[in-house]
Amino acid sequence: ATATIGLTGLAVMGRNLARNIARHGHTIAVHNRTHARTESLIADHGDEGDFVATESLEDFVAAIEKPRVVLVMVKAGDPTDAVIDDLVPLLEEGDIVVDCGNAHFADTIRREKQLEEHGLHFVGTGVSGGEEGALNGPSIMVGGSDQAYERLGPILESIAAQVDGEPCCAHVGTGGAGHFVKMVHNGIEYADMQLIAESYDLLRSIGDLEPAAIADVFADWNGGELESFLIQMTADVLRHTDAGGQPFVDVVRDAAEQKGTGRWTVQSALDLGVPITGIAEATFARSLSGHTDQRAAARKVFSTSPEDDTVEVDRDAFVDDVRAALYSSKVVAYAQGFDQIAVGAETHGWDIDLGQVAKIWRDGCIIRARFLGRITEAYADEPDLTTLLTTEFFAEAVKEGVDAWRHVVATAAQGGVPVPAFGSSLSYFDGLRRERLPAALIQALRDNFGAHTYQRVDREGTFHTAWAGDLSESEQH
Ligand code: NBP
Repeated sequence: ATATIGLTGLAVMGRNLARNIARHGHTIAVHNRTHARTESLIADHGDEGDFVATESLEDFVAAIEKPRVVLVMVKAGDPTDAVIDDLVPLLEEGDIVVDCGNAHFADTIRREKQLEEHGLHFVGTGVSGGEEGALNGPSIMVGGSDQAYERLGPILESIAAQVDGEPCCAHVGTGGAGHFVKMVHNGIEYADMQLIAESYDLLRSIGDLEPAAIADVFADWNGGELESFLIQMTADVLRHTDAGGQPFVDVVRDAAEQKGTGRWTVQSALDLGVPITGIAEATFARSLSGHTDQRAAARKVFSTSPEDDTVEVDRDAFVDDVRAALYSSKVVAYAQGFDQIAVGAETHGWDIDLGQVAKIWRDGCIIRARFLGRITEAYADEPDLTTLLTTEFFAEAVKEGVDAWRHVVATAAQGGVPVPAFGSSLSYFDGLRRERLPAALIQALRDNFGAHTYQRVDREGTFHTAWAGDLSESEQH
């Protein structure tokens, strides 16, 4: 055996990850179900490092030094189980199987138990950054045993993106922790993109700006606190025109697709009871965009002339207000995502360092942003933070921007521009800061129709009112 690590699954992601590993001086055994992919990797990039090309899974496993580290980078779901089933009989006690695909964390928990029975380590690893990140330095979220990380960590840390000499790779916890954190990362990515899309829509529909001018606005925003990969990319995309000279954004069909990680994030949040309204609205907004029949029917019945939807704004001031609204909504979306990780960690018994999570998202991944450094600082100051929203830096920014945020949401409503993520984030903020919530009325109604009981503000205990009888109140024991 000559390879320090092996990788099976050489489609876009696996191929680039293998090249990244080889370029960092690690000898890597490579394998793919269809051998042609392996041959093509060696033919095109074999000179970038030490690859050991193998055709059979037996030869692949035999080529890796013990305890073996086998990275699996195949399609998530059944293909991952199929590969694991083929690998297990070939491996030996202490070997480490690392699933780098986008697995659901519950599958990872199941697979870890399954492999434990064979004396094998199973490591669920979230890899973010797409193809480009896989090649040049992704953000890597590792979930698994300490023993496995000791062997695997140094290799992954060497190939990850680096910020100030620190790798964007960490051992975030055991079992499904890595894939859970990656799932919430993707959920936040949904919210980030939806907020950007709403900002664009407002600047275009109400600010009356053309895509190229909006590109300039985003480029300008990228010079401040909003600086991030997605904001810069938005400027680039909005500036792009197709071969016919039309703004590219105008020739793309307006139905957003999804692969499912946003949906998983929302499903998990519902199970955990964490209100991640920004991510949920972003996921539903994509669904709505795809309901073309309903959209056509509604347009027929409800469309108005453009003049009817016109609201007058001072354009420069409005652009600035949208920036403030975007920033505040973004703070809310991230605060919600970090809440979900905190509650998920508590529920599943993972010891996740939230500041470290923000740190490894600073580069390599799709949501990389300047802003994340502030989140790391906030958790460093106060590890058991109740909510990011109230930490000094973010609270100041939100307080300063709250009037603009309200103005933007109100203007959008008047102008008939949908802003589900802006609007729900503002409602979340108001929900948290309100002295009394109408939840009191909901409790009263629940007690009325279902005798679900309630608590009082003025004394301890659980009570029920005889709504169908004499309206007397009794304490429940
Ligand atoms: P795909 O998700 O398209 O998977 C293709 C790979 O899976 C090929 O190597 C294919 O082998 C292999 N495979 C399949 Br399909 N069924 C198999 C089976 N039963 N046994 C063995 N191998 C099987 O590749 P990808 O886009 O490179 O993504 C890989 C993983 O990384 C996925 O889990 C994805 O969700 C995750 N991911 C992707 C991105 C991205 O930007 N694309 C980003 C982050 C994470 P074959 O060549 O023989 O068909």
